[in-house]
Amino acid sequence: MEIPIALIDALRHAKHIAVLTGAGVSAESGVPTFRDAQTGLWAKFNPQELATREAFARNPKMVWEWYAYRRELIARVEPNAGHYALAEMEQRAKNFTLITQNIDGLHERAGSKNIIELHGNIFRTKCFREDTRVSAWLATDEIPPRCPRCGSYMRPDVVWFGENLPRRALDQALRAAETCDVFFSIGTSGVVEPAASLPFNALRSGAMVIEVNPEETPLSDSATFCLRGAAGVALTQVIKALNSRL
Ligand code: BJW
Repeated sequence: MEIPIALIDALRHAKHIAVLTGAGVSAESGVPTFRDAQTGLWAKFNPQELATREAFARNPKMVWEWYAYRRELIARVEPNAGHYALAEMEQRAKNFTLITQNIDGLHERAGSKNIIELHGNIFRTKCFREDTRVSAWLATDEIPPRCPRCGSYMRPDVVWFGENLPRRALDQALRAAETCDVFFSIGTSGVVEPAASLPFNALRSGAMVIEVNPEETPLSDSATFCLRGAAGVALTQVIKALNSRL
């Protein structure tokens, strides 16, 4: 894959690099992308219809079990070359912000430090009624387990459709998009707001915007460069080009 020289130049001189990642970054680790998350047992369900408060209120056991299945799958996989390349890019950068829509914690496991989790984390649990984090509860056969404080059901600490993103995380992401000089949008279909608007905010603020995705997205026509390929391959090439003396 050809990496544009202008991109490597911009990365070398950047004061602030911001990166938005989506499910495609974890695909090479074996985590199905969000819109492909219907394998096996779950093939007959639409993830877009499971990731809502309404779905949980209607059928808490089914939604809890869908997340338990995904949590177990994620716990068994490892970060891939794309995650490691981003951790390396952060080490080389003056200022680096990694904004992720992923709930799988793989960026942290790969060594990334300055991470903003826009859509929460599947390994945390919170109370459905009170919205407070719960880290320990008595063993029970009940599914989902109950909040030890109020007795309501517990749920994964992720952001469902129709819910607000964590305020601080969103503010930090907006600030990073508006102040960076290079912005990467990697492995995201770019259809879920407000994350989908971040690369456009960066463009409006004058940043170079690079898309990394094997498929076209609503960002493709506006991006400064599109690297058409898998994140692990493309980002490894970017690091290789950065490391070369030319
Ligand atoms: C590779 C690859 C490889 C494959 N390498 N790439 C404004 C306008 C219209 C609608 C709205 C709006 N503002 C809000 C909304 C409503 C809604 C929304 O955006 N709906 C759209 C679907 C239309 N947004 C919300 O509800 C958000 N809340 C909000 O804004 O609150 C205020 C508000 C509420 C209501 C109305 C108005 C305002 C919350 C969004 C929460 C999203 N939550 C989820 C679930 C998290 C938990 C879970 O995982 O179960 O987050 S949904 C799901 O989508 C998940 C993802 O993080 C997110 C994005 O998906 P992503 O990462 O892009 O994955 P995919 O699968 O879509 O794409 C994968 C890509 O990878 C593809 O492009 C592949 O080609 C590529 N790929 N292999 C690189 N190897």
